[in-house]
Amino acid sequence: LKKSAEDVKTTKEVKFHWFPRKIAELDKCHHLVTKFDPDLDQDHPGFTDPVYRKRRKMIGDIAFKYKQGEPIPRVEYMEEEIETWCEVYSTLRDLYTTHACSEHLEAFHLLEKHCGYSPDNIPQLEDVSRFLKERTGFQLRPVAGLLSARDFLASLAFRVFQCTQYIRHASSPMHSPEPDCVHELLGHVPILADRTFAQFSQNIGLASLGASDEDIEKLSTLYWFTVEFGLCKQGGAVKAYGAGLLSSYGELVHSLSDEPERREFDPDTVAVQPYQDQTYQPVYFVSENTVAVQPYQDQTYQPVYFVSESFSDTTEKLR
Ligand code: HBI
Ligand code: FE
Repeated sequence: LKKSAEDVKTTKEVKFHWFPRKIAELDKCHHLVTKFDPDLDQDHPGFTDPVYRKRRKMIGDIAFKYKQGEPIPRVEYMEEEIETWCEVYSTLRDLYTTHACSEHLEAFHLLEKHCGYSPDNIPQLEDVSRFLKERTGFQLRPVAGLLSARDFLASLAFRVFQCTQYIRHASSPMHSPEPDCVHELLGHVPILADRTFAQFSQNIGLASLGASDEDIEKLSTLYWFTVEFGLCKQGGAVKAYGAGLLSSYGELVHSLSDEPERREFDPDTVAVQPYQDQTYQPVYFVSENTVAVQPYQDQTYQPVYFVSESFSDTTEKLR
């Protein structure tokens, strides 16, 4: 991301932002944002449901007690929770065939085969974390809700994805104002099993370490229009790779319909594009799929190589 003149001018006064130097220090990256909290937000569908709020507290406690490196405790989900999962899962799964990018489809198939992904089972974070670790080195750690952007991005630098374990309220299966396990497991996890995407995610995280508040804001915006709401071209068609799209039936259909504006992806433009989190996006950015869809083979020497400017090229392009 381009540095503004402002950043340069104030270098001396910029205060030092602590950041984790090793993976164990992610235990300190736990600052929650109270926006959308069912205990505080009157518009949350669980606000008037004490049973739901108690359940959330119970599952949240797992995250509060968790220390890096421990196995993630399993949750025995209740019948009502599994019904919510089943409804979203079945609806979205049918849409993926036509709307999801190939990387998502491929990983989703593997997750159904090896990780307990099915309409009547909510997969356990520990199982999914092991699967991802083997595929791309990404691992999950439980988190109790929406994290500060700084803490969330810092964990990506260590290939750690902070993952909620509770599920949305049963009264609104197709929508959640905050991240929940449907969003994480159906939206984020499949694409994190792709190597190129895993590297991209880590690069955003690396760029965020110790960054100024302004740059965190830019990286969050970039994250929003790619990891959450990104579209890409594949085989002449536009497909979704963003987790916010792949975990929302309504917005997935909307994003590929005639309604929204679709613009070509450019990191410098995207990083300062205003966005809102209350309803569907009016604009999406479409990436050209190049390296990510390049066929490769592992039987002999590669017929094609991609040349980066330097080792840290991708990260540099984000600064
Ligand atoms: N916290 N738990 C959680 N999950 C997210 O996906 C998430 C977050 N905090 C911030 C965030 N995503 C992004 O919107 C960016 O601000 C990084
Ligand atoms: Fe998300």
